[in-house]
Amino acid sequence: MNSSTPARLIACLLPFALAACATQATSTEHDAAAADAAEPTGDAVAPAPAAGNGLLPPVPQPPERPVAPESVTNPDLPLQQRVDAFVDYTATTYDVDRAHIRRTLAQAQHRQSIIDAMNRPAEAVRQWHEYRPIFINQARIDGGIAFYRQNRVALDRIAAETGVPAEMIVAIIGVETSYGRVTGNHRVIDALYTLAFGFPRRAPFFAGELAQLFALEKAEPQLDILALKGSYAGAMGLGQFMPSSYRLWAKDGDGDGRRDLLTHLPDVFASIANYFVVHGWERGGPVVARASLEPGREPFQPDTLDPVHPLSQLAARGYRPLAGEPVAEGATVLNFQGASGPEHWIAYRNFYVISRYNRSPMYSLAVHQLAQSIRQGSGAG
Ligand SMILES: [Ca+2]
Repeated sequence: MNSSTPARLIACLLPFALAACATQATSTEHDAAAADAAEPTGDAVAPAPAAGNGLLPPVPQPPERPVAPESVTNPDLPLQQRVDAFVDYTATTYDVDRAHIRRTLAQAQHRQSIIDAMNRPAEAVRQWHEYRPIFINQARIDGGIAFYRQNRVALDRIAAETGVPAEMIVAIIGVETSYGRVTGNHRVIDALYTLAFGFPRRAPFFAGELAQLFALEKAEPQLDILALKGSYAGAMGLGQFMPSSYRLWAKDGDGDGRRDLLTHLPDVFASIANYFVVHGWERGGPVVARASLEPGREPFQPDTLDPVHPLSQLAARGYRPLAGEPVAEGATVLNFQGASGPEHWIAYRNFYVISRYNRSPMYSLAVHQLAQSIRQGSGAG
């Protein structure tokens, strides 16, 4: 969802492109951020209870995606030796033709602008009252209502099949790419080649993704991986899927036998929904409850977004759902600085699932609130 510097400057002038700029300022895109630590949820000081201390089991997750071996990513080795090791690794792991890998890599280009973008200093961490208006504003809500209206049949069908609400799928697309307006202008092959061989800190992840790009091409031979465009981190399409997510979890939503996340909207919708399902989405389950914190109590700062705390344990720490808010067993808490002071939230299993798309708790709450506004504005209740 990010583009080179001149394009970024232009994109930032467009109201609908704000997400591309703003999201980058708060994290990299959803999958690429996975290897980095989650943002803190607040300034609280109370320690988390030790595992086994009355905690519930975490939400089952798919296996971690494979990263490339040290022979590919060790920056002390000559580039050609690392490229040779990558060819071996990819050919043996995914049964891809060696000559094809070499021919393709020979056409990949190192882009210093991508390294610069990755090294750009992070802006000051925004508080919730600063972050929220970037995504929860009338233009983005109206854009979501219009997008839902235009694609209602496919969205409602996939929502019925998967249990992931249509407005949640729309909100993800709205936050990731401003409803498909900002999907990235970098060649994916250049982005992943640059980061696999020119950015040692994240090379194991990005070389792993570059290998998965070749594996994806085997599974979806209609894709021209030299022509694919995406963010500077190699995320593709309206939902900004990294190659591993595309290969493992993308779905064919229109039944044509192909998974096309760049131009086929039903495939995009089905794939985002499936990403939620494989990460534990619970049909009809609540996302969050606005909560009260007893006066005088210290905020609780859990060390995970996993919904492992029984409500009784949170109540013992002073947190209770406000009247009329949803109640479910298994939760964590969020403490944000809102426009009118501290905001406390009890976050349930489905909030955790949203956070698997992007580990930032503020991202996850923004997606949820944007989805709610789109639903209300669509007359869907
Ligand atoms: Ca398809």
